[in-house]
Amino acid sequence: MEFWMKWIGWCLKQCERIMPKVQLSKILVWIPVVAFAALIAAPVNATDVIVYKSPACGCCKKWVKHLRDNGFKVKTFDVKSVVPYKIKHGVTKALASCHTALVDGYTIEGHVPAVDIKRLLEEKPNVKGLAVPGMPIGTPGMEGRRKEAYDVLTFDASGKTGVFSHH
Ligand SMILES: [Cu+2]
Repeated sequence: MEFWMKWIGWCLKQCERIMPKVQLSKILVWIPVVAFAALIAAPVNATDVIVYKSPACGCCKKWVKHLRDNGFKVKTFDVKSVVPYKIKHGVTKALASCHTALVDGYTIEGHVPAVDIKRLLEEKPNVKGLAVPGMPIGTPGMEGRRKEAYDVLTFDASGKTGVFSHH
């Protein structure tokens, strides 16, 4: 908050330098109007997916494409280390994969297929999220010559897991 007050103060000073006071008061009236309009114009959808990944991760990019191809709006953040995001969002070492994503209050760890995320958002089970631990070949974004069988797991805050689906 303090930062924003300083920032607004600095902006006003810059404005005063180039504009007479009368115009400045007009601008002050418009600031909340524009800010409010921006809020309505860009609502954050509950089903928007936020992805934390390493900029070097190729399969992460492919998984993001898979989500977009299946109708998800995705916002990606390239981070130096994804580990703090895993810890913060309840992903244990046993569940860990390459990228960590958030959607509608759930954590999505690894190459979880879009169809499972859609089912999660429909059924809204009382879990922390879904995970495909490791990086099985044949998962969305990890397509290869062969396809390994894999489970999509649910996990709760204590790390307890269950099988959500089998592919
Ligand atoms: Cu991966």
